[in-house]
Amino acid sequence: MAKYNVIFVLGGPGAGKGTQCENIVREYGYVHLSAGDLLREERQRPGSQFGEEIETHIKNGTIVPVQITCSLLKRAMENSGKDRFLIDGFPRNQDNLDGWNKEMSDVATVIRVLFFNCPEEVCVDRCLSRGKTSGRADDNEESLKKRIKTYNESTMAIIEHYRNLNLVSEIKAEHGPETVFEDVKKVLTDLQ
Ligand code: UP5
Ligand code: MG
Repeated sequence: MAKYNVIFVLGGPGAGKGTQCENIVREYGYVHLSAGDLLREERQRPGSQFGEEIETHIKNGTIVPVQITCSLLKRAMENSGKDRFLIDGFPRNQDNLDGWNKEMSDVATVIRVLFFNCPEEVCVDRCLSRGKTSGRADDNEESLKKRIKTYNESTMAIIEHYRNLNLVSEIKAEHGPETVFEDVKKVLTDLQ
C-alpha cells in the first residue's frame, strides 16, 4: 500500500492553524485532523479511560502522552479511507516526535511542515476573544500563559528539527485570514 502523505501544521495557540486548515481542505482536498479536537472528543467520550488525564493536560497547557494522541490520529487516518492529511497541532514535543516516528514512519511520509508564525500578543488576543464564546477550557489568561510557555519550551524545537530537514514553510500569521491564505496557497500549489 502507498504511504499516507502528511502535512504537519504547527504554530502557537491561536496562530490560525485550524482556520487555515479549513481553507486548505476546501481548495486542495486534504483531510484535516486537529490533534486538539481529537483529544477534546476523546475527553467527552463516555467511558474513556483517558478523559481526566486529557482534561488536566489541556487546562494546564501541557502535552498529552504520545501513545494517546498518536493512536487517535492513526485511527482517524485509517477510518477516513483517504491518504492525504493535514495534522494540526502535532507533534508538539520530543515525546510526540519520537512516538510518531516509531509508530508511523513506515506508513506515513511527512511531505511538509506549515509553520504559522504569529506574535505572542496577537495569539493571546485571538484566544481571549474566542474564549468569550468558545467554551474551551484553555481560552483564559492563566491557561494561555502555560500554553505559550509549552510552545516556546517544547514545540519550537520540533519546528527547528523539521527546519533542519528543509521541510518547513514559514508563514506570517498576524494578518487577516484571507491574506494569510494567499501565502498558504503558494506553498500548497507547489506541492501539487
Ligand atoms: N483567527 C484565526 N486566524 C485569524 C487571522 N488571520 N486573523 C484574525 N483572527 C484569526 O484561530 C484562533 C482564533 O483566532 C479563532 O477565533 C479564529 O477565528 C481567529 P484558530 O484557527 O482556531 O487557531 P489555532 O492555531 O488552531 O488555535 P488553537 O487554540 O486551536 O491552538 P492550540 O495549539 O493552542 O490548541 P490545540 O487545540 O491544538 O491544542 C489544545 C491543547 O491540547 C494543547 O494545549 C495541549 O494541552 C493538548 N494537545 C496535546 O496534548 N497534544 C497534541 O498533539 C495536541 C494538543
Ligand atoms: Mg486549533
